[in-house]
Amino acid sequence: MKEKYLAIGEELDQDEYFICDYKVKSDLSIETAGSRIAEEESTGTWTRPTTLTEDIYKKYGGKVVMAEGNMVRIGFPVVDFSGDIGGVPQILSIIAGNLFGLDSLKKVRLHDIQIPSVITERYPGPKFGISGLRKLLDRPEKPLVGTIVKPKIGLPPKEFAEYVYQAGKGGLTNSKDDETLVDQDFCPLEERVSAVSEKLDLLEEEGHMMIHAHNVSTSGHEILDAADIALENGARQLMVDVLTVGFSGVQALAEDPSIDVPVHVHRAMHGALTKDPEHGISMPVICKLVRMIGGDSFHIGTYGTGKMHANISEELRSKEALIGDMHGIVRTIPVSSGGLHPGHMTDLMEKSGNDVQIQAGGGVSGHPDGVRAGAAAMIQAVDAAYEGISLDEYAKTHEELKKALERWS
Ligand code: RUB
Repeated sequence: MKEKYLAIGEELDQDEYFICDYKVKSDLSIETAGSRIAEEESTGTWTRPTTLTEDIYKKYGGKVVMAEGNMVRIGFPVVDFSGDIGGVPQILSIIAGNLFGLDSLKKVRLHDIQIPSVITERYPGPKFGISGLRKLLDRPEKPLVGTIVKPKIGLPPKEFAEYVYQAGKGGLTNSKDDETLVDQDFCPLEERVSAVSEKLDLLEEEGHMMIHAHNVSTSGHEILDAADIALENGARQLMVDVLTVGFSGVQALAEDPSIDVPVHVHRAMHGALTKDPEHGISMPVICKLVRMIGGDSFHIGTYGTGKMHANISEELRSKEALIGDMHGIVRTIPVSSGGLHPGHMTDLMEKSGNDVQIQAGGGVSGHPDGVRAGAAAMIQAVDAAYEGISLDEYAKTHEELKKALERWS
């Protein structure tokens, strides 16, 4: 049977097609492998249905326009994504659906996407984004610097809130729940938010603006109720995990008009999709979707400086996906987090630039003199890197940084 779905060399109109680049490993020729993906994800199946008319094929069929080496580019007509119901789940079912399970393909990685404006226009994008967060926190240029309350779980609300207060006194603008903490008996959401809000108000009275992202990741039908509990108790920011909850969870928070605080998006579980460079979905793809649906801040990694596995070129592409031009959508602030301490700041900021939210849990709470000193050391390290002064030089006149570097370098 002659391969359909091939249109090698055809120029695609970016307003008319959702364009996807896949990296493919297969015994098939790269053209045939691409054709299998386009077929499975648009008008076809494993055989030619007698019901597939030429008209249907032409209007709705995906097109393989490039097949070189191990890469294919496929354009899916925008009409395949039309209708009021479907959203990101429907987008993913096409661009990242059955194709991963096709037996004829050994591995496939969705490397990048270009979303047409006719689709991005359906979503509001971030309510705050980089400029909104900077304004809220009165931090116009330098990186936002934050912590994750540690231990990951176990602190009761009062001690939890005291941690946040001490971090604020040390100068941090941001803090957050860990991804594993939601509403456990030892630290219920309502009590935690209320205790933290009191401390954030106190910090504000004392002249320091800080926000804390409260984790409301839960079952779909409960997420808006959880957000309400947090907001009624003074939450200044919400947090949701895009992969354990799903994209629809982020959207539910970001699109709800009554939610007037920034939405921090975590990515726990992403390694299952992103770690194998030959298979799965790349982080830049997830970043574009999170930005489109309204995540104000999103974790992208630490460019190889911290504890988590890094694919540096992909992290640079993730940064661009969040802050580069995307049909005029508000920019999402990239979050670098995971095993960071003050000694990493120069190397990290060389890659991240200043439009980044840096978060350290152990790198704040593990400071020999406690959370406040650890927070101060992080701020000092970021100031040093921002001003182009070496950390060792800056530490000569900054005691907290000096002790942090002695502990971790
Ligand atoms: C941070 C931490 C976060 C990571 C997740 O704690 O564990 O959950 O940011 O990683 P610590 P990523 O600072 O003590 O390591 O941001 O790569 O998704």
